[in-house]
This record gives sequence, C-alpha cells and structure tokens, in this order.
Amino acid sequence: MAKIAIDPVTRIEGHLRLEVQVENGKVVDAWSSSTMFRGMELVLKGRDPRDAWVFAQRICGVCTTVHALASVRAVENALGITIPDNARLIRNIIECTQYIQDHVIHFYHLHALDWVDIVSSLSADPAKTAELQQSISPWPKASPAYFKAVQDRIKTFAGSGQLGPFNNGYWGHPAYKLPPEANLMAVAHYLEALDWQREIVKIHAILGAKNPHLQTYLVGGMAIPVDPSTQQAINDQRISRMKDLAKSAKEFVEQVYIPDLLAVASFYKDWASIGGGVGNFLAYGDYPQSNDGSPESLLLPRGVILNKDISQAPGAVSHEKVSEYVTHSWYTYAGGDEAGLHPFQGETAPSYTGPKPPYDFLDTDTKYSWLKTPRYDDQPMEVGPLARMLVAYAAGKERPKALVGLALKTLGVGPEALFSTLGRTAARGLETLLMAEQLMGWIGELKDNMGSGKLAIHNGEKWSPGSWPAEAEGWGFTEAPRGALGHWVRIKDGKIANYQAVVPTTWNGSPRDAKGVRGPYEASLIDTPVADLEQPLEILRTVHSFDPCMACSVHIVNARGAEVTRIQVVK
Ligand code: NFE
Ligand code: MG
Repeated sequence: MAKIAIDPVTRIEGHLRLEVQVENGKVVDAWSSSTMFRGMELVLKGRDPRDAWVFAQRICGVCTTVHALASVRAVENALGITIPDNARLIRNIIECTQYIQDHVIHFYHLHALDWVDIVSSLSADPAKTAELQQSISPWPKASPAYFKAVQDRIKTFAGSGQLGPFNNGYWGHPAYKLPPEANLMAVAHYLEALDWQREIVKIHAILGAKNPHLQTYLVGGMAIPVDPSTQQAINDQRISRMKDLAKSAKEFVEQVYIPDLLAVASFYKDWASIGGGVGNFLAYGDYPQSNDGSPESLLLPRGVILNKDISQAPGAVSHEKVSEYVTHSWYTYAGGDEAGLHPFQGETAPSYTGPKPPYDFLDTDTKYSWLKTPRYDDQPMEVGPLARMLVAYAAGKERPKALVGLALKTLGVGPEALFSTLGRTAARGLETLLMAEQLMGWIGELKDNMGSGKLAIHNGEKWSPGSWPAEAEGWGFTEAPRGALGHWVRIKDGKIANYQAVVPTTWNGSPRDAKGVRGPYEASLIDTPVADLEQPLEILRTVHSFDPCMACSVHIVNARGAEVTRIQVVK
C-alpha cells in the first residue's frame, strides 16, 4: 500500500492537489483538494446587480465569458427582464466560439500529452507520417517535408536540452501506446492548434471588443450595436468576417481534431473501461433557440441522469435541488457544517484548518479542500461535455445521437464505453463538432435580422432600479465548457445582498459530502492502474479528462511552499 500526492497537477487552470492510495498497482482511494481560495462571491456583495457580470467574469481567465452570461441571466431572472433576439444570437455565438476554442485547446495543449509521447515522435518516419495523415483526413498539411520540418523543430528543442513546453513529461512511460508516426502527427497538430485558436477567438474580439473578458454584456441585452449602415456596429463586413472564421474553425475540427481523436482513441480502447466515476450526470442545457425561456427552447437539453441509465428520457431539473456542503471544505456555515445550503442561503466564510506548508498529507478525515461540495438532490453529479452528450442522447436529440453512434461504431465499442475516461474525452470532441456545425447558423440568423431591419439589441424597460421590487432573487444557468454553471443572486434595495456561483469544477472536483460520498474526480480514480508511482501518468489521464479549472471552482494563493510539481510517495 502506498499513498502519493500530486501537487500541483499541471496542464490545468489553477491549483489542484490529488492524494491517492495505491494497492497492487491500482488506485483504491482518492482525495481531490483545491489549494487556492479567491472569494469572488464576497467581492460581489453590496454592488449594483447591473455591474455583477463585470466582476463575475473575472472568476476565470479561461472560461471567462460564461460567468458574465450566467450573471446577466441571474439578474434578468430576478427582475423579470427579457432580451431581444439579436442579444440571444450574439450570446449564443460568443458561447459557441468559446466551446470550440476551449475544447480544442484542452485536447491538444492540456490533454494530448497524456496519450502522445513527444520523444517517440523523434524516431518517426516523416514519409510514413504523411501517409498516415492522408489516410485519415483531407487536411492539406500532409507532406513528408512538412512532418520532417516539425520533427526537426522538436529535435532542435531536444538537442538544446530544452524541450520547452514539452519539458517534464513522462516520456517513455509504458502506458504510451501510439506508434512514432502517430505521435509526430499529433505533435504537428499541437503546434498548429496554437495558431488556430488565436484565429477562431477573433469572433470574441468582433462581438465583445476583446478576449478574454468580453466587454459588451448588459443586463437586458448586449452593448454591441447591430446596424448595416455604420462602421461602428455589427454590419455586413463583420458578419462575413465571422463567417470566414466559423468556416475555418469547422474545417479544423472536422479535418484535424475529430480524426486525431478517433485515431488516438483506437490505441487506447482499454480506457473505455477505466475512469467511470459517480455515474450521475447533470446538464442545465444551453443555447436558447427562442426567447421564451423554456427548457424546450434549448439546443443542448436540460436533464439529469442517474446510475448511468440512458435507456429513458433524462429527469427534469430544478435549481431548488442544488445545495452545497462544507463538511470537508475550509469554510464554516453559521448553522453548522453538516447540512447543505441552497445557493440563495449560501455562505462563503473561509476557515482554513489544514496543515501549514510544507506538509506531507492532508487530514482527509476532516476538512481538506477550498472547494465546496455541490450536490443535486443530495447526489454527486458529473457535469461537462459527457453529461451534455448523454443527456442529449437520452433525450433523443437527433444530431448528438448520430455523432455518438458514429464514434462508437468507428471504435467498435458499445454505449457502456461512454462511462469512462475515454468516453469523457470523446464526448468533448463530438460536442465540438456539434457546435462547430451550429455556429454558422446563428451568424446567418443575425444577418437575416439585420437585413429585415430587426436591429434591437437591448431591452431597457426595467433598466432603472426605481422600477425594481425592494427584494428579488434570481438564478442564471449556462453550460460552461466544463459543465453546468449556475449563478444565484439576491437583490435588496437595488444592491446585491448575496451572490453564489456553483461552478462545473466545483461539481466535478468536490471533496466528499457530509455522508462521506466521493466527488466525481475522487470516484473516477478508483481502480485506475498505476504502473509507476513516481510517474502517475494514468491518474493524469483521468483527471485531465474532466478539464479541471480550480480558478472557477473556488472563485489567496498561499505563496509559501511554492514548488513545481511534487510527486510524493510514501510506501
Ligand atoms: Ni475556469 Fe469554468 C468552465 C466555469 S469551470 S473554466 O468551463 O464556469 O469549472
Ligand atoms: Mg461558489
């Protein structure tokens, strides 16, 4: 029996520590701890609710814009404010662009090196790599000379003794299974994706003035005018620029990401039975196709799946069933730490009781994380692309169902393979394709509205606090790239009385609840094989498949004891 700590887990956003107990080469227990606290919910108290989105958006530097969206929706919900159609479309386009950029970055820059051995790519035959590339996709960057140039670039890095961004990998680990040519192809796409992601996100610059942290949200709509007759607004020229960007984004997803995903997955089918997790899935759903505010209007449906049961329609979701526990978190609740609180009654009272760094292990019988523990109807829930694709699948949504079916058929595995590390990673890719297919449509609808003189972008009817009730409360749901995101706001006398964000990584990375039930990261690591305790590559595979973001999920970093990754082993 050995216990290891990985701290910090890298190629994620923020500070995550994992403690894992290993017996006979397999994980038998796991604890997930966020080692950073930020307190953004406290920053929001007392402010004008119309300003909340500007602050809430700073919860993260990765998923940024979804916090602005959840925030304006929460305030609109509290005050009964509706938005014009153009605002709905612009919000959809912004969010969809974010999914596509974020998922591609995750696959290539945060997750691929768990499966792709950079050092092995140095021994690839560039001509055979070109053959492989041409056999899986019509992507034009496919010549032997191109792959030779990529290989030379990596050799120069390696020759200088500096692998740069590829330093510190577990190269040569026995769990790497790709042939050298597949490794070289993936490395080429890692580098291409760095340039590609900078282009697609220009849609954010067009609609939001910049990225990250877009500037054009407003309670009641958006602050970017739509007007074909001026240079300062969304006009025909900007629409066609966005269409060009959407077209090349879709090409990259279709011709690079999806073929790579399937090619890599075909070597790692054993990961279709590892990393399953809690088996419950929650999706708030998103991308309204109309302005009626109904769950039925959502392109990605809302629903809850229990015990991996996708044979029937997902259950309905009510925000009232969400609660957060702090039994194992470094917070206290005024009424005691055993009961969960609904976010309207939520409290953010930090109370660190953990060890002072440097320390060996956390006392996981007590409090051990800055993450709270969200539960839905008292159950742990996995959120994210897998949850969304499963809910869409179970709801019988045609396109998601077809994409999931196609992937399963290509890999020769059954639907049970979805409940795994591989399923999580595959679902993210399929969702990216689904969204890349949608993007052009919303840009087209915006153009059509403009053509027919529908230029409204903001509904100012209830803009003035004088028209608000003395007290109001509201909730805003979105689906952030990493999963279900909710903001809850209570407004009193025109100011924020309480603000709570319950975030995807808080759901997935949560510590145990009051009953001792593990969160999704913790549960998914059970039974994971670990070949080498000093190089826990397999653990990274599963935890990376969730795409952790601790910045979002804890919303003070202790500078003491700062180290570059520490793998600590006690045998
Ligand atoms: Ni900071 Fe986030 C997303 C949100 S987090 S990345 O997606 O909301 O879990
Ligand atoms: Mg919170």
